[in-house]
Amino acid sequence: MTEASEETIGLPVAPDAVETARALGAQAAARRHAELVPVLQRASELYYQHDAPELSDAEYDRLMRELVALEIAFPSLVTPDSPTQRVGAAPTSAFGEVRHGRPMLSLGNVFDEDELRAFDQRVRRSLGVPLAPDPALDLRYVAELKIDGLAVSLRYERGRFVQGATRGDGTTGEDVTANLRTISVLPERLREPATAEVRGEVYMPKAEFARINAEREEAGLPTYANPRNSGAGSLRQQDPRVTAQRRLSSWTYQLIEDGPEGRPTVSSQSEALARLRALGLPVNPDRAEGLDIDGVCRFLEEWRDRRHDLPYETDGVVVKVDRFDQQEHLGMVARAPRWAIAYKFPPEQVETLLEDIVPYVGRTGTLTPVAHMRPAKVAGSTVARATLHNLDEVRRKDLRIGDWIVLQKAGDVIPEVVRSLPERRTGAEREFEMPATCPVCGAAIVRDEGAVRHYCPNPKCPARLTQEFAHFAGRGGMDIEGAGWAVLEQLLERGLVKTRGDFYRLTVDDLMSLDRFARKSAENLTASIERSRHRPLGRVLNALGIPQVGEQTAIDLAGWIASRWPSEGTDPGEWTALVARSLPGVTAEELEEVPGIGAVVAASIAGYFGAPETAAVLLDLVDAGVVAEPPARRVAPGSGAAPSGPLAGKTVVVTGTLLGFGRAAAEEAIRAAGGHAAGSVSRNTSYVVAGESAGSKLQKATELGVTVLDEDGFRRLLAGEEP
Ligand code: 3B8
Repeated sequence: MTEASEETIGLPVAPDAVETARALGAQAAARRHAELVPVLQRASELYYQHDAPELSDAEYDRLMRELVALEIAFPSLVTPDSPTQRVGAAPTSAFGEVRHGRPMLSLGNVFDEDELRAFDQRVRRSLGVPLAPDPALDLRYVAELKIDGLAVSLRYERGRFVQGATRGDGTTGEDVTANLRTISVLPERLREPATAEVRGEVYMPKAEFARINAEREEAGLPTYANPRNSGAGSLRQQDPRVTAQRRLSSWTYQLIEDGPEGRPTVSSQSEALARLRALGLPVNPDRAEGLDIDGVCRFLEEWRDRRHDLPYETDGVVVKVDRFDQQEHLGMVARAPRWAIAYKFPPEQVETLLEDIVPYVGRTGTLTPVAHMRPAKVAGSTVARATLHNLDEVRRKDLRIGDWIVLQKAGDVIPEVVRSLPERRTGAEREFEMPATCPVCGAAIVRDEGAVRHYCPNPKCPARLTQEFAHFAGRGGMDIEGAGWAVLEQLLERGLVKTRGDFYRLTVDDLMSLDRFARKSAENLTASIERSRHRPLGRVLNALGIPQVGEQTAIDLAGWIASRWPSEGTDPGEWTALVARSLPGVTAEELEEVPGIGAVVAASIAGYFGAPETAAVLLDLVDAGVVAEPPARRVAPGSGAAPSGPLAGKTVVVTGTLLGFGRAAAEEAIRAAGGHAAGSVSRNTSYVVAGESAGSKLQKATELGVTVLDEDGFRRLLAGEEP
């Protein structure tokens, strides 16, 4: 491409921006162009390949528009490798390559209603649609929420999912088939044996993003900036088991399918969405069809605030011309289709006062500077605190105590200080310094050579102990109701709790010695401590606070322990002792066998259980009578603790392919209904659920006279109906 214009680049550029560029003169324009190119190249590389952007979207777009304006003013500046000429980044080498049948384009952006109406004008002009409606030339839009995720392309052949790829540079993407198979909402099988390419967005729900970041923060790993990066990072994992642990989801929005005689099966976007739905693919219900441009604007208005209530992140609205014949007429330009545009919501940022920066000592001793701000409302909630991660970050953002700052929510979830506003300084602001000694125990603070983290090295630092014990008693751990922060601090201060086991040795009299504890509240707390004595093994493991181990890993570890020592699962009381006895001898290599556990985590777990302090912790818990319950629900007749639910006491085997469930989801559903999901058919099997291409297990069930259900029957069974 030799000539750049708004049309060829697909980004709207204000005419005066082109004028401004022209006024620079050829030499100054070339210098500015040379400045912008590496900045934008680096930004897009970081964005697409490393999932860690440095520029905000708005900043990126502003610079990109400036570059476009320069290239329109001086077309000789356009080179094939200019950032204006590329859709994304070339795929990194770790995955196989997939060439897209049709290029995967990206969308041009608009940032306000005027720009959106200008898009509508361009569309009308090109289609010859007058403003007064003419039914024959009717122009209707579909408005979809723009998912801030990772664009993917899925290939189905005769109804089966065969290959999936990322967008990559638009022509060639990365083969992420194995990782996409772990996403439960994306079916392995369509409801019809259709051959089609389906495009959509894979995303990480906000709650999952928060969970993973909390785990990473705790483990001392860098946190993800937002769900998009976190989702992209998860989908591009080398190990699909890691992807499977991150509960990703997806909405699909594009269908490329040839029906009988090569004719397309649908003729508009609204029909395509209905067809995707009918094939069993996930389609976002929050959309609007049959709109004119006023209707589109009402849709934007409606979602500007409501989007914060959604469980996933949306950063705008995609507006599409509905009819495919009109789309075809409009065509595309090098970078983007001319029949669709992305409207971006204004980012929710507020300005507030940074009243103080306070270092907090965490569970692992890390000192984290935390911003204390004048409370401000942002993206749907009031925020007064935000982590500043570490001293380097405070310096990089040039934050001083007393500064006015810009605050936003990263990925709509986590409060984040974006930058300071130096122009509002009065001179009374102060630099923040890390303390030389621990604010809690007074030990000298350490910063390892080359590391960003400052930490208190004292393993007995009360701040560390309080947090460790808070984690132990907290919701992901033993879940002792009523053992809040204030209570914990007192228990530690008064020496009533020195070890984790001590919780289980507390008496009503002990508790009555605490501030504001009458007999009744003391009795309530001992009762809730007593209730917490029995917890699933995964929860007990999580409660220990093993470095690098979060809730999910603890559950995986528990599953592995149960399969490794299956015969010892009869008496729940023994499980705590089993862990104390057996885990210290387990090696990192053995732990790497556990699905979902990689080398780093395995080494951390082995290191933890190998440490002499750990032995003391575990023996203390055994002594205190903590009862870890085995993970797989065994339905032991007469055990008195039979699970409830429509499948209580039933053993169910799933065989063949189910259309509406992945294998893991079907087994999860069985367990959730109180049943036992088994792998092989025997006389004890209550039901066999047979999907497509069921084989020997189905045969065996028929031989043994076990009741066989189809998928519908299975659904009815889960719903509590008699088969
Ligand atoms: C054409 C149509 C790109 C997209 C598109 O939720 C094209 O439709 C695209 F070249 O990227 N993020 C959506 C979303 C993204 C796109 C889209 N529709 N809903 C999204």
